[in-house]
Amino acid sequence: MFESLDDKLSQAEKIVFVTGAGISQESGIPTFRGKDGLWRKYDAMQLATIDAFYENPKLVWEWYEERRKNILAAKPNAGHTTIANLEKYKQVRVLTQNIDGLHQRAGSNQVYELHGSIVTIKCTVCDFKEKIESRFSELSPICKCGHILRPDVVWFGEQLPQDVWDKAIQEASSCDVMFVVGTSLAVSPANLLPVYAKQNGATLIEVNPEETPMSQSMNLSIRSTSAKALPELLSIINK
Ligand code: BJW
Ligand code: ZN
Repeated sequence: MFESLDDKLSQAEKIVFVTGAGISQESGIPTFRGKDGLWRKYDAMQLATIDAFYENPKLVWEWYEERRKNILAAKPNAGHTTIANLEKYKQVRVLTQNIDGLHQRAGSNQVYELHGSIVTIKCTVCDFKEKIESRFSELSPICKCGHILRPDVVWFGEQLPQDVWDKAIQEASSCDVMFVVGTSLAVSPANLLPVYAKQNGATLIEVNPEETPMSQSMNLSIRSTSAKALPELLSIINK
């Protein structure tokens, strides 16, 4: 699968992975835009914007609570564990759009969560932020300051956390190889990360059963799933 880039992979010092919902699909977590995708079933504008949240916080909270339950019951798959194991051989950074924490649970140490995390909540007004330890007895939860708490995720029209985004650009611009795994690259600004890598001469490899808007710019496109394709990477690097 990766033979044509054997040398590039062996010689690479830093490998960056840009990941999306597709990498967790084989852990049983639905994607957004695929045939069983969440946005086929639900209206993004009623669940993933701040206006929708203020309009009907209980509905949005119920959706996130249901997803949190499923995500906590899921396990990292061979795609996640390969990326974590690669840290034994290379500098590895993970720039993920996923909020599921599966990269960290697989053992990856340098994960940047571009769209936040489903296990964290924050206040809509004050600086309060906390990990959720258990289920809420009542939805929607209220902060000590009296205002409503929300999931610590990035909705449409919201800025990505500035420190995370700055770091992501820095890592994308300084890697030798970038893997773009399981993302449709439909959402900005995360879809610019491969552009930063390309501009700085990195080798780009895509792992996705479907074409993406950047397929033509890739050095290699692997039309397979991540849990099937990624484990082969270790055998090449480990040779
Ligand atoms: C496999 C596989 C397997 C399957 N193995 N692969 C007009 C109005 C307002 C805003 C905008 C606008 N036009 C553009 C914008 C900007 C907007 C945007 O990009 N919108 C586009 C959709 C048009 N972006 C934003 O608003 C962002 N903020 C921003 O830009 O701030 C500046 C700004 C402010 C104000 C105005 C304008 C700009 C924020 C984006 C936040 C995205 N949030 C979500 C939900 C929150 C988190 C959550 O609940 O989970 O994040 S949306 C959803 O999409 C989620 C994902 O992280 C994100 C990306 O999706 P991803 O990961 O690529 O998944 P899919 O499903 O799309 O693709 C899966 C892929 O996997 C497919 O290709 C499959 O083939 C593949 N696959 N199985 C490997 N086994
Ligand atoms: Zn508060």
